[in-house]
Amino acid sequence: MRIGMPLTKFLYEEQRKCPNCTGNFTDLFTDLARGAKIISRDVNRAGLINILGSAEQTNIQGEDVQKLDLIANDALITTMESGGHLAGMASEENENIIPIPDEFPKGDYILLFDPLDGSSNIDVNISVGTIFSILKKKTTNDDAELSDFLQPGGEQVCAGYFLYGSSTMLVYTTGCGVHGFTLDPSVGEFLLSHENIQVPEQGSIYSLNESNSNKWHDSTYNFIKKAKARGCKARYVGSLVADFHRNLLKGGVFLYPADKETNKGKLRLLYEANPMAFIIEQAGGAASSGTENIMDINPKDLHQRTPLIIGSKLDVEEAVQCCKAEAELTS
Ligand code: P6P
Repeated sequence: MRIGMPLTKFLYEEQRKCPNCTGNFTDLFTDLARGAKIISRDVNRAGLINILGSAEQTNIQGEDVQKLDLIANDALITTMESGGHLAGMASEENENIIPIPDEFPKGDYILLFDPLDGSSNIDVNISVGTIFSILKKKTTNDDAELSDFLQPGGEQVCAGYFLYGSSTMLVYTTGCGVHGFTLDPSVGEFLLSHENIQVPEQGSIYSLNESNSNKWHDSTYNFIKKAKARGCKARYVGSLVADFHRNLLKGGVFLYPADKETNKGKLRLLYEANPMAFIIEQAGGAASSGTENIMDINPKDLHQRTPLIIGSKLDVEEAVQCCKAEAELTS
């Protein structure tokens, strides 16, 4: 039983299983966990140090930026840029890729992240999170190029999220299962609390924003009708990380589908859908846009959006079947 094992020890044990591991990933991941601890500290005391509310800025997504979005973004960039293992970064908050300053050594990894997902909930003390995706650089120069970021989700070497909730958790995968760690603030360590997480094959929870129902395609209506007929409950926090994490542990399906207004969906492919898709598939679940597996999508743009249906395998398959049935009717 490895429950309670510190993250650093867990990483070293995983590293020893990999014959040609250099230790670079372990070092990179340790830096990332430190960045999340800084964000957790600031999120947990936001109301006391006047960092709640809007930063009076709009980001590339056209969204109102919260003060904590910028604090979280700066914390990750500052923590990660000097570690020596990255060739570049990309963030939901930055329009272009973030180069590693020449004063720091560079490495072969690429990091993409949403620094504080769900931050509009922060002022009312609802869980928010950091989502991250790690790739290997494919180009040969020291500095990453845009093409290094535009890789399909199947190329990820690691994906995960930090959830700043009733406790701060880390959930991640490197393709060898999904593991959860809980931060013990008294010692400042992430300790193993959920080893080899497996999502129930079918759940009894559906998560989507029902205020959009006037824009839903028939396929969404039909799926929700089936879910209700099966006695499913609706649970929707409005923070992807919180909704995903609940469904991962209890079973269920999250949907932000294509609708009559846009077939692009709302969530971002590279640093929201792809990392969550890697995790859910490693946990035995599924992730689809409604027409294709999320991790098969070939990205065209750093901030491109995708429809997202993700969670328990049978739930996702049923929702995708509804999409296919509608496509056949309308083709
Ligand atoms: P809506 C938060 O802004 C976010 O990006 C995700 O965390 C969340 O799942 C979704 O948007 C909520 O969107 O339109 O329901 O408020």
